[in-house]
Amino acid sequence: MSKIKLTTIIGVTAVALSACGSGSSGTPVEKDDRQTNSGKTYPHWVPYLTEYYGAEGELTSCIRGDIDSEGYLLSTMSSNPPTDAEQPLLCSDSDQNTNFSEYTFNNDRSEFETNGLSTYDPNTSCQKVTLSSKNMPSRIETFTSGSGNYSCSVQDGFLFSVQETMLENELYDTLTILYAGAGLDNEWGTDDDVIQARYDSTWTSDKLIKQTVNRLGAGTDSIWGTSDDYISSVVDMVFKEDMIPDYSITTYLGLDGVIDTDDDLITTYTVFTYENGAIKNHTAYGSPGIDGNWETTSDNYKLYTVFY
Ligand SMILES: [Ca+2]
Ligand SMILES: [Ca+2]
Ligand SMILES: [Ca+2]
Repeated sequence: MSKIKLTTIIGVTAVALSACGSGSSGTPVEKDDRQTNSGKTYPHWVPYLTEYYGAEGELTSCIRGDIDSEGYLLSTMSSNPPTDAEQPLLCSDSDQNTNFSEYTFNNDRSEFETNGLSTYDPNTSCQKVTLSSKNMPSRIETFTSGSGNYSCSVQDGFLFSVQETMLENELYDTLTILYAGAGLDNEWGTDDDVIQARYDSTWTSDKLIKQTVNRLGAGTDSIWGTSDDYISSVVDMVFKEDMIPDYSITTYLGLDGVIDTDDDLITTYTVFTYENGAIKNHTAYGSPGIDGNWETTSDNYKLYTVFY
């Protein structure tokens, strides 16, 4: 995205946010002491509640997080679309189709494992996550339980994918590669591992804007990270200050697959709202609504909202 284009978007959004003022969409959420994000961990992945919406604005699924007094996740419970369409989705333990994950950290909090238990998925997943000294995930191993098994543990599961992230100063992601297979040698961590996706991020020197290029294919040269890669989207993330997010814009590059051409199309607009200096929620929108204006969010198609 060119500087001019980005500047325009920043200007427009600044107006939109000031027009919104302190008012924000989203339902007030009651929290108890154990469910308040302390802010000690990177806010993006310690949500108290995530709600996903369908085309009619109806709630389609949700994830609830339980966080300890130090701000670390104890567990998450996701409620998924019910099999029985007559069953209401209540975002409670009594929902028909749920996945429960328990989080276990090691002593110095440098890694954690999840244990998964699903009420409906006979091939559920769990993870082992390695964190940087600033609590950013640097390596995520995802395991599956194997078919016919509704519970997953790292010890008994099958390694399914490995995601590795390079961080600058332990905090700013610059390159993430997702490996989806061990390759012909059947051994993870060797040269023939199968890459599924690659995310290249560049930061401005003040660390207030991050642009991420999402690559889903190596292109005709079969080499990842070159100019013929298939780029699915580009995300521009704008921060208020160091790692305090403001908003982000996801752009589809159109049929030409090239950044910054006429057929570029904004697909997602995400706005963060704050209360008393802390993130209150963020909402992702998937269309500008009938008025064709992304800034007027009341008519926009809402994809999900994350509460902190
Ligand atoms: Ca291999
Ligand atoms: Ca390539
Ligand atoms: Ca609108």
